[in-house]
Amino acid sequence: MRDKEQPKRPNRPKLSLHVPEPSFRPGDTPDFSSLEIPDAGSVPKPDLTASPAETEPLAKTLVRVLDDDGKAVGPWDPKLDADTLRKILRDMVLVRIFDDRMYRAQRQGKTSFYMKCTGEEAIAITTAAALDRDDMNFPTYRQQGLLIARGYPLVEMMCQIYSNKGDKLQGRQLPIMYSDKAHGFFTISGNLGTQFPQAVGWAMASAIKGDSRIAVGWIGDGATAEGDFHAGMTFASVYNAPAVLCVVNNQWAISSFSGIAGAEKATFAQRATGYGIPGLRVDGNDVLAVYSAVRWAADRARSNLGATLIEFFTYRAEGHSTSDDPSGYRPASEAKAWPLGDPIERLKAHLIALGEWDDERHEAVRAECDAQVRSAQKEAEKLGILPEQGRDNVESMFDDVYAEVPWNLAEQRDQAVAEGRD
Ligand SMILES: Cc1ncc(C[n+]2csc(CCOP(=O)(O)OP(=O)(O)O)c2C)c(N)n1
Ligand SMILES: [Mg+2]
Repeated sequence: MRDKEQPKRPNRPKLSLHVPEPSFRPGDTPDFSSLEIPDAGSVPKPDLTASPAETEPLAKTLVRVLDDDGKAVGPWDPKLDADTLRKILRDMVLVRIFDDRMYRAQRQGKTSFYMKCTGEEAIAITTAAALDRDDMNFPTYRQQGLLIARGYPLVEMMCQIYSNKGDKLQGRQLPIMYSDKAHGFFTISGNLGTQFPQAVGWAMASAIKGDSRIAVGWIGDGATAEGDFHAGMTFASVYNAPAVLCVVNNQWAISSFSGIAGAEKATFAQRATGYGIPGLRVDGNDVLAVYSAVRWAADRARSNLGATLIEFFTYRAEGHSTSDDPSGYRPASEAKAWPLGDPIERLKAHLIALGEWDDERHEAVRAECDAQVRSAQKEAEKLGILPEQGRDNVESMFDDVYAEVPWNLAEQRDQAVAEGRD
């Protein structure tokens, strides 16, 4: 029918789609020389009361403070004291060592799953330093640095990873999906994107209660393609929610590169413009830039000036998780070629340039963190490792999920017990 009604249009081009492809695949030599990286200190810092439109240029560039010589330059320099910088450096070293040991624990069969944040340590740890202790985070699985920076016990994290007798969550959550209200760390959700509407909802509730605490939402580059990202942004904009909304653009979503989430067409920070929210794009491997940007956004939120979207530009230096093998989809040398460097090395160089650090002190901190992680691991393993956890108490699976167990689950529980399915 349609063919008969429609005139033939031989001159029109055949319609086609664009399917983004990453620049480099295994076997290629990665070359980031075409990446536009502004000089440190070259990006202006707007007034807190700047309109979202005035911040638009900041969504296309990169806020950077640390230059190639480890000097802090420009208007975004937060001028932190050396003790604060040393604490951030130590926390980053600790997270990296923690990640390495837990990764190894998974390979040794002590747990089923682990996720590292290697190369991205500066983002969560520095954000924790820039926020107030009682601000609330809605993190993804790559913000373990928030807990560590806020002094959460490593033993408790490990017990959760081992789902052992010390696991406060009683094995209800996948390993690494921590939860601790007292440390302002909302339960990690395996479902991507939930963090934005939840953070915005919490921030709105804080305002409705007349409280002064703000919320911080976290999402990955890949997860910005989820509807939840846009729902969160809409509510944040409409109600001026006191929230800081962070996109960690580590350029990969498992094996999908960021172009699949739209990065070829616009930066993730530029998404903010359409919502009338300021968007900042920040060098995520530069502790000073991260600190300053989070403080700027947090101060806006605290002053009832509304939410800010921050894109932290970084690179996922290792696999997505212990279940992933990135050599199948990207060159192994890509992390080394990444021009924004390693956040730990950059902060170390800065402290050395200030005359506040040296290689010996760095090595001493590394050894101290290593000992701290090993001793926590020993403690945690006394309470068991994952494969030792029996299934001898099958009915406990139904505890603490609902305030009152619904009839259908009660039926399943009774059936499982009766059948002795343990
Ligand atoms: C709604 C939903 N879709 C898909 C998945 C499967 N999944 C888990 S992690 C992941 C990649 C997420 O990438 P990104 O948002 O960039 O975060 P990153 O892992 O890089 O930190 C995917 C697709 C999921 N957990 N939830
Ligand atoms: Mg990602």
